[in-house]
Amino acid sequence: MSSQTQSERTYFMIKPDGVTRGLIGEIIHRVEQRGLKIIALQMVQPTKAQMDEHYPKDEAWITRIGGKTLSTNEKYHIDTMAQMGTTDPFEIGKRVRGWLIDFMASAPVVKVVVEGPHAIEMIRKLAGNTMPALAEMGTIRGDYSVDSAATANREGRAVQNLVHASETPEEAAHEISHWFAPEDVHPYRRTGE
Ligand code: IDP
Ligand code: MG
Repeated sequence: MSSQTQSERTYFMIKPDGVTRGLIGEIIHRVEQRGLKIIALQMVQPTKAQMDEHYPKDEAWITRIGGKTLSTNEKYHIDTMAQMGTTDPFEIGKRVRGWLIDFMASAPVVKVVVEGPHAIEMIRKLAGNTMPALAEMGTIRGDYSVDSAATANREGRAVQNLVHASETPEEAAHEISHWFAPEDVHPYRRTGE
């Protein structure tokens, strides 16, 4: 791994909707096709406690999620106060985090560690924008997901968008060590490397 090529590791997960819709192969295929290297792979039925440890607990992250929900509601003229009893982004963020944990523990998921140049950024790009309506064609979310944040917020559930992908080196490091023992990560050389 040379610093010149910026080789790094990231973590992604095929969420319950990706698994139950039969998209495991399609999603994995896109990662391999890009030339990124899968170095750990397993299906698991997560517990809520495992999901709670997976997602950040800091106030900044929770407030960011709540803020996104507030702006979605504003855009679609949803009365946040009537629906959630608060307009505080931190309180709303905690609520959305809870929806997310329930969703992620609702069916098996596939957890994956990927290695390659700029792996974090590349997997985020392959995944596409968080919100299906904003995800470009050619991305996993843009090609296969159709859920609406407005509907999800109204129904009190997480947006179904097929994949999770680490956003920062800190998230990646935390998630890889949370989901995989070091001996279950298998570095190797891809042909042509
Ligand atoms: P990401 O998955 O693209 O990294 P984040 O903002 O980190 O997006 O949000 C984590 C997950 O929380 C999203 O993938 C989505 O499933 C869910 N989510 C985010 N914002 C909302 C919302 O406003 N309502 C419902 N679910 C949301
Ligand atoms: Mg995220």
